[in-house]
Amino acid sequence: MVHDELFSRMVQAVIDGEKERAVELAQEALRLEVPPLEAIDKGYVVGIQKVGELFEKHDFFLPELVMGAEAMQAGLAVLEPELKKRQEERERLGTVEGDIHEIGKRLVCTMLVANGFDVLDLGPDVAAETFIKKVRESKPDLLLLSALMTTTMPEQKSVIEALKEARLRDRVKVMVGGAAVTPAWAEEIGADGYAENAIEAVEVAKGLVKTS
Ligand code: B12
Repeated sequence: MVHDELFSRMVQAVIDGEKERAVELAQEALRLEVPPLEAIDKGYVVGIQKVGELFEKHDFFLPELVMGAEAMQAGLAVLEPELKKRQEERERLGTVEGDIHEIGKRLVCTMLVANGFDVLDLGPDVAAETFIKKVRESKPDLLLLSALMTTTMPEQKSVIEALKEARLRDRVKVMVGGAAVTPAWAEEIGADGYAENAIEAVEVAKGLVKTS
C-alpha cells in the first residue's frame, strides 16, 4: 500500500470511528516502516480535525466525536511505543491538563519522552491545587498546561497565579498549549513558553530547560 493511501485510510477510520481498523492501519504503518510521527500527523490528526469540523457544522454529534477520538487513541496506542524508543538522556518535567481533552497532551508527552525528557503526566482535568502539590513534591524544571477549550483557557492563568501565591513561580518554567491557545494568550498570562504542536513543544522545552 502506498503511504498516501494508508494515510487517507487512517483519516477515514477516525471519521468512521472504527477502532479496529485504526489499529490494523497502525500495524500496517509499522510493517511498511512509515515513520510513526508522519503516520500520526498525516493520518489520525487529519482525521480528528475533520471530525472536529463536522462536529462544528452539526453534521456530527457527541457520539461520533467520542468514537472518532477512541479510534484515534487506539491507533496511537500502537504507534506510541515506537515513538518512545528513540530516547536520549532524561530531564525532569511535569505535564498537566485543564480539561478532559487529552489526545494532544498525550502526544506532547510521548514526543518529550522520545526526546529524553522525564515526564510526569497528571492526566486530564487537573485542579490547580494538584499542580501546586506536584510542583512542590517533584520539583520539575517545566510545568506544561494543556487546554483545548476557550472555557478552560482561564484555568491556565489560575494555575500560574496559584504558583505565584505558593511562591513557586520562580522555581518552574511554565509552558502552555492546546488548540485554542495562542502566543498572545501565553504572553498575557505570563507563561514562559508556547508551542503549536508536539514537535515544536520539544524544541521550546529544550530551550527553556537550558536557560533554567
Ligand atoms: C477529540 C475531541 C473530543 C473528545 C476528547 C477525547 C479525549 N480523551 O481527549 C471528546 C469527545 C471527549 C470531546 C469532548 C468535548 N468537546 Co471536544 N473536541 C475534540 C476535537 C475533535 C479534537 C481534539 C484533538 O484530540 N485533536 C488532536 C490533537 C492531536 O490535537 P490537539 O489536542 O490540538 O493537540 C496538539 C496541539 O494543540 C498541541 N498541544 C496540546 N496541548 C498542549 C500543551 C502544551 C503545553 C503545548 C506546548 C502544546 C500542546 O500539541 C498537540 C499535538 O500536536 C476538537 C476539535 C479541534 N479541532 O481541536 C473538539 C473540541 C476541542 N471540543 C469541543 C467541545 C465543545 C467539547 C465538549 C464541551 C462537547 C460537549 N458538548 O460535551 C466536550 C468537552 C467536555 C470537557 N469538559 O472537556 C470544542 C471546543 C470549543 C471551544 N473553542 O471552546 C472543539 C474545538 C470542537 C468544536 N469545534 O466545537 N471532545
